[in-house]
This record gives sequence, structure tokens and C-alpha cells, in this order.
Amino acid sequence: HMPNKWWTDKVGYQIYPRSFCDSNGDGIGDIPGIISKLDHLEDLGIGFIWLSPVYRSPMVDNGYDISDYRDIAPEFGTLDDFDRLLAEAEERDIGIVMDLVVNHSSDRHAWFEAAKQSRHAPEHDFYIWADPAEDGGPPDHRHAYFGGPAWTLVPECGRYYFHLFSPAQPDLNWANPKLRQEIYDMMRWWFDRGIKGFRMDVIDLIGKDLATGEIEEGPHLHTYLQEMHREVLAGRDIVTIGESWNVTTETALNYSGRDRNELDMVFQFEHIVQGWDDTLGKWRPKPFDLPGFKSVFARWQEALANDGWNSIFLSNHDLPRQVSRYGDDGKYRVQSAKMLATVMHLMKGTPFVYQGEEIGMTNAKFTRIDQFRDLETLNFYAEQTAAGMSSEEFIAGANANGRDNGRTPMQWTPGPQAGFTTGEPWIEVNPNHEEINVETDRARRDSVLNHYRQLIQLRKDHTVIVHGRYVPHLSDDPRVFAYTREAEGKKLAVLANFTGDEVEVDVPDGLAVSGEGLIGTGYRRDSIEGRVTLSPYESVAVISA
Ligand code: TEU
Ligand code: CA
Repeated sequence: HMPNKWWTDKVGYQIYPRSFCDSNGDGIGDIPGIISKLDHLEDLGIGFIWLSPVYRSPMVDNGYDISDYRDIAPEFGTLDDFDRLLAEAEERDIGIVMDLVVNHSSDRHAWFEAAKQSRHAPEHDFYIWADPAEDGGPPDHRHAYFGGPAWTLVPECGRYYFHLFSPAQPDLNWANPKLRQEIYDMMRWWFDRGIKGFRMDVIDLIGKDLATGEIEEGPHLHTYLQEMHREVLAGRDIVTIGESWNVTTETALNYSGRDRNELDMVFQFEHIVQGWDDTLGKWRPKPFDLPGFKSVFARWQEALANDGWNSIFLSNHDLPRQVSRYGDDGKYRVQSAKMLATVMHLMKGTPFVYQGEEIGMTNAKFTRIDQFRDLETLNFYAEQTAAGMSSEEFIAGANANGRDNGRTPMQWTPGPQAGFTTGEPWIEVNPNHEEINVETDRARRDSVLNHYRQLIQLRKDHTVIVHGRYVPHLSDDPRVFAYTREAEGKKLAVLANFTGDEVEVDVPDGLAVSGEGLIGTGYRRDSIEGRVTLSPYESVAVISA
């Protein structure tokens, strides 16, 4: 009864095109650049690519502001390049999953340009409008996620439009059935070209109801997703992943339960936001709390044990680098990057690797605001320094948790600009590329890259990794992450040290196993039992004979 689709035992790989590989020296990654690196992905063993947006866009939010859903951004290439990417990926048995950004469009989309001319334009109702308040101000005082008000006035038509993100990203009005049909039509058009799925940007926001103020997981969300399934997704051999910052273990099966006919899985963020400050949010990260972190994963593994499906990730283009956030990006970088990968990849669900994670790339260490590029960071810099925060304090927060950490160029070689471009990159390359890069890692047996390759292969070789039941152990221990997986008489045990110290663990009976060591970061062990001493950031995985 668990999903048994082409993607069930596969690992996803996220590409942020602007920062992956630049083929023509303009400093911006592009589709021909991606094609030139497909061998790296095949060698890693990944099953599909989640491609962040490559559609035509003014790039206010690096492509999450789309002005033409049926064309490719010229800086990324052409539709011919895209078709070539599909074909070359397919030759390597790699599917292409596109990003579907339909909570909002760009304000430069033809729909919005027509919509703002007049309240009588047919496209006007494709967006969300309100008349000014009596004093001429916005209809309410809601804030946008990227700072500032969620309403912007258009003088041409005398009305305010609603935008949850930047003013350049007007929210689409999903209540309009014609708009919904336009979106479904566009989705079918991409499927007919040969894509293998969609990652759906902030999908939990499309069902919003402004009258009642229900925005997140709004009242119409599942009606629309079921309609989308009927109209577009049903009967296709594809994978769908919905991004939702608000989904909980209570609501997850509403999206991905087997009887729901909506999505295959969601990206959830409980393990991420748990580390954010209650008032200053991501800009003031809390110290890492391992028991809390483990309990989120245990709860999700349990909630989707018999229905639905988990996605598993620590990094993406909106998040800091995982080795910097959860491991040690200095002395124990290699050990801790491998340890984090082991703990994630041996859970149940679909692991996603974010570009550069497979070589243990680290956060940027910027010192000046002019090194940052992300609109969210720049908006909050203006807002918070105006409110009295020092520039140094803000930059410390942005270096810890800002979105540009994941967006510095992919480090291919120790050479100039890390082999990313022959020109000037749109954002600075991390100077540590001399040490951390694909070329160096490929040549070393004990590299982070080879560790990822092994983990991805293990998932193909052992059904217990794909289907086994997840059981947490040592839940309150603040030093180690421990769990077992069980299926068809096989037992896999995983034990990982999250500290830079040697730790001694008294292995409880439920965790104990002996047989074959699958993958380790210290010396290979073939049992976890009795008293185990783990070296700093060591991880161990043992499967029963
Ligand atoms: O992200 C959704 C989202 O809510 C994030 O922007 C989040 O608020 C932020 O990272 C936390 O500080 C998606 C995309 O992944 C992101 O890149 C886009 O900017 C956003 O939607 C708008 O499309
Ligand atoms: Ca380029």
C-alpha cells in the first residue's frame, strides 16, 4: 500500500540555475551550463532534478516572479536548450521536475499589465484587488512576508492589489475559474514537453480567503488541489511536491493521503522554523536544540508511516548551508557533513540534495551589505537598521540564516571563480572553493561527495531504507541522533554524534544490532551494541545479517 512509483527509491537534486554553472561568461548560470554538468549528477546517482524557476522573469526574486509561463528566461537559454536538457537528462535516467510558481505572477506578466489598466479589463479579476480605505490608504494593515505592506496602489485603476511577497509579485486570484484553467493548460503544456513533475511554490497559500483572513492553508486549498489533480495530474507518471511553510503533522495527509488525489508529498519546515527566534524570526537564530530537532523528525516519520510520504531535506535556496547550521563548518566540516547526510538519507521518504551540499559547501561570510543580493535580506536590512539595529548585528544574522548563503556559486574547481564562470559572477564565490570543490572531492575516496554517492546507492540496494518502519531511540539525549528502521525481518540502526567531542553511548536494546556496517564516518563497524564510543561527528549505520 505504500507508493511504488518510479520515484519511490530515488533521490532528488535541487538546481538553483542562476548559481549552478555559467556556460557563456556572463556571470549567470544557465541551461547549457546545467547540461554540461549532467554527468556529475548521473555519477552521484540522483533520480530527478528539481529545477528552480527558469521561466521568463524580470528576476526581482530570481525567477520566482514569472512574466511568461511558457518561455525560458533569455539569461538561462531558450526553449530549445530546455528540450535538450530534457533529452540529455532522460538519457541518463534523470527526470526534470519544474518549479510551479502560481500563488503569484510577476507584475510584468501580460495578465497583470492588462489587469491594472482598468477594473473592467477581463484580466483584472485574475488578481486580488480592493478599493482604498476612506483615507485613501490600503484596505488593511497586513504585512508582506518580504516586508512592507501587502497592498500596493495602482494609480491607473485607482485600486490596491494584494501581494504576500514583494510588490513585483502580485497574488493570483484562484477564485477565478478562468485563471485556474489557464494554469492547468500551462501545466499540461510542460508535461507534454516531457517534464516528470512539479515542485509547487508556496502551494498552501492558493486557497486563501481574504474576507475571513484565512491565508495559510486557506479554506479553498484542497478544493483547488483536487481540481488540479483531476484536470492535470491524474494518470500521469510524475511526482508532485508541494511547498508548505504551514503544514503540520495534523494536516499533512490532507495533501498527500492516498485517498485525497492531490499531491505525492509536501516540503514541511517544522524542523527549520523551530530554530528561529519567536519575534525576530530567522534573523536571530536560536542555539541548536538536538532533542527538539529529533522530535520533529520522529513525529513526521510516525505521522506518515502508513499513508502519505515524507520529503527529507535540511537545505534549499532559501536556507543556510546545512553543515554551517547543524554541523561544524570548520575543523570537522567533512565529518559533520557526512554525518548529517547519513542521518537524513537513511530515513524514510525522498531525500533532496541541494546543489553544493554534496561537497559540504558552507555559508558565505559576508562583511558588507553590498555583498548581499537577496531582496528579502536587503528589505529587512533597511527595515531593521531603520528600527535601530546595527549593521553589524544584522549582517551577523544574515550570515547565519540569510538566503544568499545557499546562492553563492557552485564550487566546481579550485581555480578562478571556482570554475563557475569565466566572467564576473552575479554574487561572490566563496573563497573556500580552493579547498571545497567537486574536482578535489572526486579525486578523494573519503570525500563528502563519495559519501553521498554511497548513500544514494544504498537506498537502491536495501528496501529497508525505502520502506522500513522508523523507530526513534535516545530521544532526550542532547548529543546523539539514533534510530532504527525495520522491514521484512531486516533491521538497520543509525547512530550519530552531533557534537565535536568524543561521546560514550550505552546502547539500549531496541537500538542494538550486529551484522554488516553499511557506511560510516569513522572506521567501519559491524555492530552497535553495549557501550559505543563515537569520535566527534561520527556516524554509524549497521544492518542485521
Ligand atoms: O519560498 C516561500 C517562502 O515563504 C520563503 O520566501 C520564506 O518566507 C523565506 O525564505 C523565509 O525567510 C518560496 C520560494 O522558495 C522562495 O525562493 C520565493 O522567494 C518565495 O516562495 C516566493 O515565490
Ligand atoms: Ca550564462
